Amino acid sequence: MGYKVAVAGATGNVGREMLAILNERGFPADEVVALASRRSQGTEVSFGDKTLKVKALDSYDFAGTDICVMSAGASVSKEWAPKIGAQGCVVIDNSSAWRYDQDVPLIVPEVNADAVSGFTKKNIIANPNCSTAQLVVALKPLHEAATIKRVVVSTYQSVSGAGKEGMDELFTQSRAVFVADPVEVKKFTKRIAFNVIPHIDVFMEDGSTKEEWKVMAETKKILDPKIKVSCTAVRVPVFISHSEAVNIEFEKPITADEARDILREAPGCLVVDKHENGGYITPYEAAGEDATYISRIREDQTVDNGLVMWVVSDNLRKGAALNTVQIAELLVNRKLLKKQQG
Ligand code: 11C
Repeated sequence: MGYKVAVAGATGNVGREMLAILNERGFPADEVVALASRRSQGTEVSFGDKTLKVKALDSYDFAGTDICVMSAGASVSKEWAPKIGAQGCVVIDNSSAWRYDQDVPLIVPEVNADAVSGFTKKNIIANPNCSTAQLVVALKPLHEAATIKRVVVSTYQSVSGAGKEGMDELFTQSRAVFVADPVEVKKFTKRIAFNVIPHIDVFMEDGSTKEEWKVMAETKKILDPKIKVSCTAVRVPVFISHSEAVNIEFEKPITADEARDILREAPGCLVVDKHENGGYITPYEAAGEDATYISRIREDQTVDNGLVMWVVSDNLRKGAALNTVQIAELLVNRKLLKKQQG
């Protein structure tokens, strides 16, 4: 007997991807329900070869629903996740609302699967920020091998991280540039077409942005609180996939060849690293794929035990929807879900 699964935020970029991935991976669901705000009630979304009519989240009765995968934004999640969890339905939430709560596990299955069992306090599990997910997938096997002391990461984040409005803005501005129309700035703080913007999310007191803080705080929670992380997060005119240039300082020596071999065997990682023209992955190629791609692995000559690498992944998949579905699979595989009576 399968589970009853609700997808909350089903009309958004990530919600649609969650539906696609649940179907693609044959998640053991008897019934899948699409939920969104009242405004989207009645909208149709695809689930494999079926079409689901979106129901309103605020009038849906969660009794009998086993899992709710949610990507509806932090304020909706703050309000709804505890109510849904209290009804016995496990919430796997893609927003930042619960990530830093010590009673909520923050999970990337390839990295800290064992921590998932802590979900029972609130019936909520958090999914990390997209730029963190791909980073920790690549760091974990190297940390096991040589113990990471410090990471300096510069991100090159696609506009889909800012939702459909971000994608529309890149498209509209690019077209405006080509036809010599005025370029309108709405979603981002400056023009994104043919430009890059060193600012994602709000500013913090110390001059860093919330996105940069998230990468630091989440890496510590998922991987190891002892690792020091410095991040500069940059929006780039790419539709899908985030890229990261990552400098790592280790306690123990590790060569680029050793790192390449370790990463080749690591879950979720795919090494594409030929020292020739095109022998690396770009965001365009990673879009629609599940792997965290690692290229340009080399020794950093400026520090002891240092490596540099280039990490790329589809931010809507591993960075969001895929990781959420993998967490749901983890609950099923470890028999941690109690079937609800509807
Ligand atoms: C971006 N990483 O690219 C953000 C989107 O905390 O889940 C995801 C924000 C989050 O704008």
